[in-house]
This record gives sequence, C-alpha cells and structure tokens, in this order.
Amino acid sequence: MIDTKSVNELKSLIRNNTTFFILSHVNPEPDTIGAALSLYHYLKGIDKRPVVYNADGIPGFMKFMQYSDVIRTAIPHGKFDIAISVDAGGLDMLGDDFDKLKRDKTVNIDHHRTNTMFGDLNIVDPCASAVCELLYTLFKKMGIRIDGTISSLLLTGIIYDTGSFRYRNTTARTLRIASELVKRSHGISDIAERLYENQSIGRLRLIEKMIDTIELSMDGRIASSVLTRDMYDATGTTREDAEGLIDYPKSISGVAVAVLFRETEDNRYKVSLRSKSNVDVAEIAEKFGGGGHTNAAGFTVSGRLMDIKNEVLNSVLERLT
Ligand SMILES: [Mn+2]
Repeated sequence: MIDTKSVNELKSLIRNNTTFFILSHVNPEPDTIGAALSLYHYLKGIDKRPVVYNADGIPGFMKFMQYSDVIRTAIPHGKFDIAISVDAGGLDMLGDDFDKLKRDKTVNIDHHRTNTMFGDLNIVDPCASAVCELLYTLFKKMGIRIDGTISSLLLTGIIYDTGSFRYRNTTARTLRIASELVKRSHGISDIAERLYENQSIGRLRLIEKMIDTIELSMDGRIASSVLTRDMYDATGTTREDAEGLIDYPKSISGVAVAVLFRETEDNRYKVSLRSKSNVDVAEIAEKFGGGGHTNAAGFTVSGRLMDIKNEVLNSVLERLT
C-alpha cells in the first residue's frame, strides 16, 4: 500500500527540485532498469535534469530497453538535489561508490520485504510483484500520464519479475496493471521475444556447463549448481549471462529450493536462492547478510566453495525440516 502522505511528499520533492540521480541495483535485471528509465523519461518530460546510474552497467540483453544508453556507471562529483533508488532492498545493493554521491535527500522506492528503509522518504510495498508494478500505482496516484514508453518499460520489468506471470508474486492486481500497460505499450510479444529469444549460443553452452554441475540432495528437494569464471571463459560469456540460469535447477520436479553458487573473484561467491510454494528463502539469505523476497533471495560470501556449499545447504535443509 502506498499512503497519500508519501505520494504528496514525492510530488513536492519533484516539484521543488531540479537534479535527480536515479539509482538501480547492482547485477541489474529488467525490473530495476525499467523502473529507473521510466522515471528518467518522466522527469525529462517535465524539464528536470535526471541522471540514471548503475554500478555494473547494463547487460547486453537489456539494451533493447528505451534510453538504456543513458545509463552511467560512475558517480559524478557534483551534488544532486534528490537521489531516487529503485528496486534496492538496502544500500549494499547500490554499489560500493554510493557513499560518494552528494545529495540533499534520498528517496527509496522498492518492493523487497527485507528493505532497510534507508531513504529520507521510503515508498516500499512488498505486495507489489515488481517495483515496476509499484511505480505504475505511484505514477497513477501522482496524476502522471502513462504513455507508450513508460508502459513498455514497466511491462518489461513486471514480465521479468513475475517469470512471465508464473510466480507467486503475480496477483490479480498485477494482471490488471499489466493489462493497462499492454494497451499502451509497444506490444507484449515484442518484449517477450527480446527478453527470451535473444540469447547467444555461448549462453546456451554456459547453461550446458551449469546443468552438468547440478547436485540433488535431501531426496531431491534441494538442487544446487555452480558457475565458475572458467566456464564464462570457455564459452565466451560473462557473468551477465548467468542472469536467470537458476531457473533450470529450480524447474526440476520435486525440487523445493534451488541454489546457485556463482564465483565472482577468488574465493568469493554470489549465492542465489529460489524456492517454490511458501518456502521462505529471504530468511536464509538474511542469515548470511543478504535479503530478498520469499521465493527469490541472495547474498555474497567469501571462503572455499566446499565450505560455503556445506554451510548454505545445511541452512536450506534446516529450513525444509
Ligand atoms: Mn524487482
């Protein structure tokens, strides 16, 4: 739920200020980028000066999104009136350089249940399937016209965060909003095609290698898999290509929780968790200093893969028993 007070506060922040620094989260996916770029489009349209930032830059598969070329990867020296973060549950999701950003106020727009409320103004709705769904409601309440560009960007984020309207976060409201966006967007099949039928052969080879590492435990209720930097090298891919790969171990019949260990540096791993039904993986991720949603969460951890695997799989096992 978004309360009227927050809506009015955001409206006056936008009315009374000129420069806006829009932050999307590290390891970006279409929800954070769609939200950031739709805000950019709106603010530009009312003669404000917005800048969009992503610490990691935009992965190739999202370059079809309008304005994706405006995204910057460095924090400018100058001061901004307002920083607006979208789809980040905590400051750790905004990159290591975030503290260098000079700004008067920070607005935190998000849908992670584990959100740390780091903003001066926090608009957080964990019931929204995607931050793009939340933003639609927010735009409506602010009286902002949802044009074709905004519709396509928001729809892309919603399609992605709901796994094409398959995940448990998909509600009647999600579909109602999606239906409004479809009417005004540049076409849903076009978005789906660009999201899902636009892969490199290298990425498919990477999937093959990852599938090879799948191990089942706890009578097939847990599926774990690994991606190493060697695998990226061997297939001519980068870590961007790992986005969404955890869906493969998760898709196995009988699996309740899927875990993917991604090597980022020597002895450093990004761990992603996905679950079916009501198994809460956000709680597991929080234990390791991360966070997320009931069915999708993650964290980063240092150590030897064998030790990390043991520790994480034990926590999952505890959760399932
Ligand atoms: Mn999201």
